[in-house]
Amino acid sequence: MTPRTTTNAGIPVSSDNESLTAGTQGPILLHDHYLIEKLAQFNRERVPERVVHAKGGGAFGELTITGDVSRYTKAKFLQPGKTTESLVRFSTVAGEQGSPDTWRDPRGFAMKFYTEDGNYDLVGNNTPIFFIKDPIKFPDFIRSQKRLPGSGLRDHNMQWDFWTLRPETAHQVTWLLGDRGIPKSWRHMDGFGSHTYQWVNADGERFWVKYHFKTDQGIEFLTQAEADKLAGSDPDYHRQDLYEAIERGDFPSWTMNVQIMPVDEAEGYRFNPFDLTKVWSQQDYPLMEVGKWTLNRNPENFFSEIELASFGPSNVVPGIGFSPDKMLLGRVFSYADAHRHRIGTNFAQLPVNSAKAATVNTYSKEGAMAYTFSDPNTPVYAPNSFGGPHAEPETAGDEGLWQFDGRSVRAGYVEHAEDGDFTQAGTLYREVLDDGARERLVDNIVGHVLGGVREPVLSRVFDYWRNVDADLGKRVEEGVRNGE
Ligand code: HDE
Repeated sequence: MTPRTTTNAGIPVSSDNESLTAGTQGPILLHDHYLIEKLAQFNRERVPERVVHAKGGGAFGELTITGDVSRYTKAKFLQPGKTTESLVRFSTVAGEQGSPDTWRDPRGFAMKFYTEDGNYDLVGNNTPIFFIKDPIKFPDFIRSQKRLPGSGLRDHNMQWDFWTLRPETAHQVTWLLGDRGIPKSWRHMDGFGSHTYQWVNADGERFWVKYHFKTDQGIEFLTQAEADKLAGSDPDYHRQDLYEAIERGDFPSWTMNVQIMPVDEAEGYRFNPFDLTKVWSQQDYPLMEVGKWTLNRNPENFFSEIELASFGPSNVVPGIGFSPDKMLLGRVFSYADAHRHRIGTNFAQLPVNSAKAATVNTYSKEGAMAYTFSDPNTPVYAPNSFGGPHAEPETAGDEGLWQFDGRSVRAGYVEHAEDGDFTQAGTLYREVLDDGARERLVDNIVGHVLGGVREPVLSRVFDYWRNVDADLGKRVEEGVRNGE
């Protein structure tokens, strides 16, 4: 016996097949409010897709702390033995909602931890770095990866025009056009916080930190040819892979590690540790194991739990703070702004975004679709004399503290001893990739450039890769010239 169909107001309805008319061939009657509700609701089923990271998928899981980092952070959910419920959303960056999962792109790796001190969001990617180092360039960068204003088509010449005019992109572009640019599945890729964050321990001591989530499934990738085929035959390949793995009880897991840098080592470090286009050498700052992160529950409803999920770098909990990384500070504004626009002012009240393990004592109130509200006796202002929530000024440093010269300037970062736009890209090519990976990198670059790059951009492409590594530059130019 199936349940009775109702209107949105719970009123039983008589038909989902016939509209209400005057006689069998007469006009539809205005008071067929159920027909109107169905058509009006249908017109309003979409919320704006994410302007980047539109295509994705996700799951729930938990983080269990197996190590001991209490020396470095007082964050309650990171204390030894703690287990915390978690949500993740994986995604591509440039493609729209209907685009193929297997396009070459960094992958979003957005994690939410429902901690007893509120939701902690670590919104990373599957690469430890990014293309740019100042948020003011982000709209420009993304638009160069998306579509031409006239034709509405994507354009490799536009992509390389931006990349070769902003050489700081070289490290991430080397990652992107290498094997990591198309993971075999979301289960077979690492996740990174990418930025440098600040950890604060119970004694108020501060450390710089970088997060690494190493896949326990092993790194595996798709070749360009395999990915192109799947883009046509199975555009939701990654989304389906994760969903079916969890359905069959094959729960993917990652080992959470961090790199820790004492705050007073930042200034003298050979790379600027806040420059998002740079990694910290793991020889200099080895990985320290923190815990095990496992995905073990699929969403019940994709739209309500994944499409409406909101992740924000501003969601940091006591013991974790920001850093001088300008990209991080730009993101701290942008994500909640995006959620207010895309989902609505009360986006944090949706079940998937709510602080499940903490009590919310906010002075925010009302606004569209307000669902939760405070005790009627709680004052709606602070300070007050009637037992309303109070803030604690002595915790001000919890969101990160650092020294800086206070004059306002528009300038790039101070370069450290071994900084430079191409240094780490060259190290990646020469010391991290093996011969096979170098071969595939050259083939991928050549194939991408032959996809429409022309002068004056083309000459800059050859210079760009020669600056990364002379051998690489030579192989790219030969490959393109032979392929023309
Ligand atoms: Fe994002 N980014 N981003 N981004 N980003 C968004 O927020 C932004 C950057 C990342 O599955 C948006 O809700 C700025 C780096 C992920 O819901 C938006 C800058 C990294 C996701 C936004 C960056 C990321 C987003 C679009 C330059 C890796 C998907 C919709 C300062 C460390 C999260 C939204 C999800 C989504 C802004 C650069 C990762 C527009 C301004 C670097 C994984 O707010």
